[in-house]
Amino acid sequence: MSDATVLDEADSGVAILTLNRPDKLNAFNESMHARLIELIDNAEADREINAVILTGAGRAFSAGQDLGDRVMGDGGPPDLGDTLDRLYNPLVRRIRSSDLIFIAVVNGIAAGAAANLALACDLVLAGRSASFIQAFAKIGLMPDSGGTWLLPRLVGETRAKALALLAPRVDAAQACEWGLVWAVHDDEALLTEAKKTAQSVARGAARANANIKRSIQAAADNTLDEQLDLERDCQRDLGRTEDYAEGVAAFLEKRPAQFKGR
Ligand code: LHQ
Repeated sequence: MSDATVLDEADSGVAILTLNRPDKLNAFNESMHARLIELIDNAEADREINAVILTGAGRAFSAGQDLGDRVMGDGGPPDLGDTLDRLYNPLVRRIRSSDLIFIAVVNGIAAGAAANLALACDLVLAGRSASFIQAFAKIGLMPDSGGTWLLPRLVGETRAKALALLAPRVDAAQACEWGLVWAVHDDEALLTEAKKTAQSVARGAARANANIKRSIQAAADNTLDEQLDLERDCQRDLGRTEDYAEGVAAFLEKRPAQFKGR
């Protein structure tokens, strides 16, 4: 029987991966991790796919780690470092290092590690009733899955510390105002709008998109000089692509460009 912990479909260059344990608010267990990595592998191997939507079934995006799962310890104290090493950290690294553009479509609550997985994506879209909670402190933990790195960069140290220490539920409007989210849509329209956004990304020049992603991420650790050099190198490569030639030709001929990812 196939693993239904994550559903997948593909539409116009976009893979749509839906976390699917709605009775547990799509909390992550080991099978869900394994299936998600497998589906990301498939999306990367598929030359038609340029963008990945990550969303949740039912009323949540995901409640983070399944607190009833055995990795949380079945007797003695668990090795949560091992859980991060084996499951969450590879997933965050995968999202950040992939040439595909990841779009988190946060359809309800995103709690704990799941909030940070959403924030690690390249674009974050939210439904009006969605919310984010760094739930860790409530169970005696600290943010993981990149949270302590992402949050201060996204919202500044003051808000990052308050989000981690007080674990408030941040609604979509607030998350958007603080720059955690790119756009908020009515709940009923969220997936349709997200598909439009994802398809627009997928129609773009894939190599330019991958370079944009990589360069903006690199900026967090680079000096201006290093970043100027990186931009020069990337732009030199992009200037030699068929997509650049097509983009300029399409502009001059006043028609939409047809990019091929070459
Ligand atoms: C759940 C969960 C859940 C299992 C709701 N697990 N069943 C940790 C350790 C190891 C290494 C890696 O890193 C991590 C990272 C983490 O992610 S730690 C943070 C884990 N997540 C949380 O602490 C959030 C726990 N959940 C909640 O606080 C609430 O459920 C939220 C605020 C998400 C939603 O509240 P409600 O809308 O009131 O829903 P609910 O609490 O009634 O939940 C509905 C069902 O889902 C319920 O099951 P039941 O059988 O009673 O209907 C919950 O038990 C289940 N569920 N979260 N993480």
